[in-house]
Amino acid sequence: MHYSFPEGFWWGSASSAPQTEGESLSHGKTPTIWDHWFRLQPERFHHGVGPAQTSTFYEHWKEDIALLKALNHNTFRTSVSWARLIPDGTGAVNQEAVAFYNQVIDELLRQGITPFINLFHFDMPLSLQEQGGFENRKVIDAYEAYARTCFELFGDRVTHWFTFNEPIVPVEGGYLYDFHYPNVVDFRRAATVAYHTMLAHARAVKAYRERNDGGEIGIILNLTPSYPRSQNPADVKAAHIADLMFNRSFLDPALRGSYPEDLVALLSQYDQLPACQPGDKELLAAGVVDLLGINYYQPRRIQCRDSQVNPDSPFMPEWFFSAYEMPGRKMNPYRGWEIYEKGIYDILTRLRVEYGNPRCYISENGMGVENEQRFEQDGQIQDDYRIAFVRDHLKWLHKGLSEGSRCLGYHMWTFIDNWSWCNAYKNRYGFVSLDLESQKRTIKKSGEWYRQVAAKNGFDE
Ligand code: BGP
Repeated sequence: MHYSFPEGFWWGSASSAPQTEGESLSHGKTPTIWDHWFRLQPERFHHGVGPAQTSTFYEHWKEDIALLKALNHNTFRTSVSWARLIPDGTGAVNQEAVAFYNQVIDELLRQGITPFINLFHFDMPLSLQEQGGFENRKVIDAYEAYARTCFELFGDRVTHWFTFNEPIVPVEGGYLYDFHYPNVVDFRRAATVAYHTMLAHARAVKAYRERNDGGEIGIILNLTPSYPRSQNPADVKAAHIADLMFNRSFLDPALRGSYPEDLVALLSQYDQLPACQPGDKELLAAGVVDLLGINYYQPRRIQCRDSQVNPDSPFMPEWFFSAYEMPGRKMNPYRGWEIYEKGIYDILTRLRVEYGNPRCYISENGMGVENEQRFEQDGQIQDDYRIAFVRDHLKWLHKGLSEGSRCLGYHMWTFIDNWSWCNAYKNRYGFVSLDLESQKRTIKKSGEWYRQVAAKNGFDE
């Protein structure tokens, strides 16, 4: 069968400044929470590898953009580093950073690759985290000023903007489950950070629209379909609550401009609601996006709790459900994540049926593999598993399109093996492999395959 995609479909990949730029504490850049946490606890990072060890896009940008072109990308997402552009978090702009991002944007455009620019990818400047990060409403002002600066500097050429990548991840990691700095475990503080993040998002959306630059602005959410273990009402209710907490907490404000009533009722019942101020409601309503980026890696399998919650334990989402290891599910054995290709279709269908069919695209999807060097033959990684992974997801995306979803493109995570938070280089995701020592780049078999798919705007199966 031939799978063809609509004309102008976006073929590309996604990356981020903190995971690729390198030069983490030089050229005017100040520390982010990652630089700081690595200094405090290097043992929390796989093999003690911190954010300074990357594919050094800061120096290799031209070579890397040539590789993107070789892979037939027509679009590419990266982010601006706030701590590089505005080293104190607010105030003076670092002109060296402006020159760097200008070069990158101009070179992408010269190569016929549309830049998608994200403003925040988990990389809170330390100076602002020291003021409470997004727990502090003042940081919303700082974020808005940063967003305005980016629009002002680059908005004449950048037409696709995103306010945040996976805004729930710093909330879960930093304030609930201890896998990001500041390693707090406190639901109400987490809810405050989540709420303020969406207020900041809405401020940036408003600021962008006021400019009338003619482009579009969105947000990138990691959506994890929540499937109940059974149709038993207790399991269904458990999956519904997981969905409210992990998907709809950001999806509803992004697409409907307000929070789901049952989520608000649940949090208020347990006294976990963040403090609101007059005008917040209207602001959130103004934050409805033009374009939704969907990061999809794996679903959530949910069952009702198998034991009673200790009422004295601190409030956690897991009061209401537990994870369920579905027998026979297909796994990525290297990363330990489930592979469920149909999830991509389920997300698109839900958006079409329940959310008015918004313009969207798959902004991340990918397969992390440990010790990938073992699949090297004649100097190239033979990653047939990754080809199968992408192909099978694309088939379900294609089905979504055939039923009317407005999915405009597919971006793979990621272009080149990159540094990834606490996992550092444990799991490799790229179409291009990176030798960290020599900085040599080599296109993997999957990269060659993707190059063809993009050129033909489809594939045969
Ligand atoms: C997404 C993030 C990316 C990247 C990816 C892979 O959640 O947006 O930044 O890290 O996940 O994750 P990991 O490297 O932990 O396997």
